[in-house]
Amino acid sequence: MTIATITKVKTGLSGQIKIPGDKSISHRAVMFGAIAKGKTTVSGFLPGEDCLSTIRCFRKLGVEIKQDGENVEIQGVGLDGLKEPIDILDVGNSGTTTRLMLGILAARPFHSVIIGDDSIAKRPMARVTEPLKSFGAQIDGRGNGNYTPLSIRGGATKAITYTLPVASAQVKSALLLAGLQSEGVTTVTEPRLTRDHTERMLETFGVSIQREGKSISIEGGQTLTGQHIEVPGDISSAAFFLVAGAIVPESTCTLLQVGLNPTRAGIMEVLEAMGARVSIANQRMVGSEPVADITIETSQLKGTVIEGDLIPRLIDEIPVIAVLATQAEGQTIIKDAEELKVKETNRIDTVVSELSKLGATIEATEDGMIITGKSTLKGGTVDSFGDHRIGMAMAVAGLIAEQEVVIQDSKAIAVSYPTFFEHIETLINV
Ligand code: SPQ
Repeated sequence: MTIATITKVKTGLSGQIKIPGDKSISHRAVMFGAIAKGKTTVSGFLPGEDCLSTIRCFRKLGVEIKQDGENVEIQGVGLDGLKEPIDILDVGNSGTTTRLMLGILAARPFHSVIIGDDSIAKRPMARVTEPLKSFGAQIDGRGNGNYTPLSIRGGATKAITYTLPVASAQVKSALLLAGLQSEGVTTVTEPRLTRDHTERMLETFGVSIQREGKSISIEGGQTLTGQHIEVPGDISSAAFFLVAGAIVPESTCTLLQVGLNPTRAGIMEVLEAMGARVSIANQRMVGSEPVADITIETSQLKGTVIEGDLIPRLIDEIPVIAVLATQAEGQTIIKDAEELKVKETNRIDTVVSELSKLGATIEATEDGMIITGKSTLKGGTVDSFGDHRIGMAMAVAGLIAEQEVVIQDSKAIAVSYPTFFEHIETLINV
């Protein structure tokens, strides 16, 4: 097992780092490039384990993909050009690969099998496989198609109209990708707005989409054409340094080219509500996504309430927001976040158990957690439980803890942020 040890920072964090490519957008760039006609080039790609799993899966579907660090070249074969894989498709730890690929495979006239790691085997897939069956796809798997391994035999699918029971960009995206290949117009309605990278990128690839409030419609039979995609920095990765900069005394850090898509940027509103000293410069567009450089300084923080429509806009940032809340005066209450229970780990349980070990005052609730600050974190041994975001949240806690923080299974961090520890070093040593 890989172990990382983090010690308290004595002189503050300073300097600037370029945040690595957005994981959600990197996955989509590879997938949409693969199903487009002609060549797609991607720059700023995130070479994290999850996105590499997506590349491996699409190679097995007959697509030629060259990847060299942050640059990827995909020889798109069009939807009809995907081939029946002779081997199983291994998604590793990636829920995004699993669910979006299911949407593509549901309408392909061949058989395929998806497996993943132990964490993927516990994540619910019926939320995607059930509506995909309504399109006409045959899908089976453990627990009546709820868990991997999943076996898919796609075919002539027909459009559906569907209201999502949970706010999930992965489910929405899977259904739009199946709709793209189905006869008629598919309409999906989400209970709360979730990240819209799929919609933005499909449009970039030449697909016409209608959005009306929380509903999105797509007509089947449209063709994607190869593009150049520049991937912005991942705000979910930047979040670790936004929090570190706010809580480590005497810090000023600038994070370059961070994606600020409004459906992802909920953490900026939380930082503001908690009184953080944060500023934004160089706002611009990278492809169809807004980006900016963000500067964060050590801040006096106060507790806040995080709930409702804000939750899907910061769902992956909650583990590190909990660390932030330990350094805020008063209570921070996180509600409406049941979805945390079905991520790489049950993130309500893992955040509460691991931060408690470090001395935080934190309790789990049915749909979130309550953190009472300001508390002094002591050191200790914590576990990522194979969840990259838990591992990184604990590392940020380690930057202010009195004694060292030992993180077990730190290797998981490479799923979304392979250069995480290098970036900590950069900001400590400037
Ligand atoms: O890909 P995976 O494993 O599901 O990754 C996570 C993460 O923390 O990186 C969730 F565990 O992000 C999801 C996110 O929570 C990525 C994602 C996307 O790219 O569409 C959407 C969200 O999941 P969901 O289930 O709410 O759609």
